[in-house]
Amino acid sequence: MPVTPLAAALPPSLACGIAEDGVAVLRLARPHKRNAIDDATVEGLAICFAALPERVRAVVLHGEGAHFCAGLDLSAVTENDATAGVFHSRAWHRAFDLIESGPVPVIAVLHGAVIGGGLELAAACHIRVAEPSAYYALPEGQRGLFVGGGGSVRVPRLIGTARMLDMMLTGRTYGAEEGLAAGFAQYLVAAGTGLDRATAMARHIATLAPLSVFAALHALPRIAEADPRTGLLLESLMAAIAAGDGEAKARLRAFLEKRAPKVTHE
Ligand code: 1HE
Repeated sequence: MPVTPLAAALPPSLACGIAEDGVAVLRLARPHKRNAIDDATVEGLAICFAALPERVRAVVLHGEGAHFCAGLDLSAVTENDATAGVFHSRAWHRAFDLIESGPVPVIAVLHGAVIGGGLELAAACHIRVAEPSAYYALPEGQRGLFVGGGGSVRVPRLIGTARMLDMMLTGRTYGAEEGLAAGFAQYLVAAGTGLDRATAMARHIATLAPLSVFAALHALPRIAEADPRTGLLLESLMAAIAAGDGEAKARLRAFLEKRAPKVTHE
């Protein structure tokens, strides 16, 4: 893929390419440190997701080498006092919020270690595709730390508070298959196929109506967390806005005129 101005703005620990079909592939590129996330990488993630070109319709995030991400770069925080610790965590929050609340869906490809801040990063993405080598751990307790990248908010949404608490206190880890059942990932695919599968999903997403994607990314999570009466009202408003859009009208016409594919199940 060609080098873009965005790619040039990123630190060496991140590599980004944007394909013609509107799919951006972002790689954690620090395999010698197992893609551990240092301050430059956090800043780079914020730059990347704040400045995604408009032609990007979906992002695939993956890790170089044998692991997705070993979490926080532990060498970065040894001298932090409480004040520095709070600001450090807030920088992660800013970057990961830009992923979760950004304009396009982000699909994470998980393999090898998905540990601590790496799991927090994966949880900020919208879809997770795991390979059989993936395993999930939260060794914060063992390191004398606490999650600081939004994990206490986002990981319980995936696996529940009880599982997360258990992982933090007992050091329990989950492999790819039980991780799928527990909710860490939505897909488990064959070894070495995660990037291709995620890219194919991203290409499909790039063909969807922008308002439908917007509704799934921004309306659905808020409705799910709203009180039910407010949620139902928001749903009606979002449904009416989406259905009233020209994209919906054209797509509905195409189906009724038998020009659109039917829903199939393999
Ligand atoms: C690192 C890190 C790191 C590797 N920070 N340098 N995360 C952890 O507690 C996980 C710590 N890492 C590990 O348990 C292992 O490195 C792995 C299981 C991920 C991989 O093991 P392995 O045998 O393939 O690699 P390695 O030999 O342990 O590591 C290779 C190098 O990467 C080595 O550096 P080198 O200079 O000796 O070559 C490691 O020190 C380095 N490395 N992981 C710094 N995490 C927002 S708050 C989030 C809080 C957390 O994320 S806590 C969890 C932190």
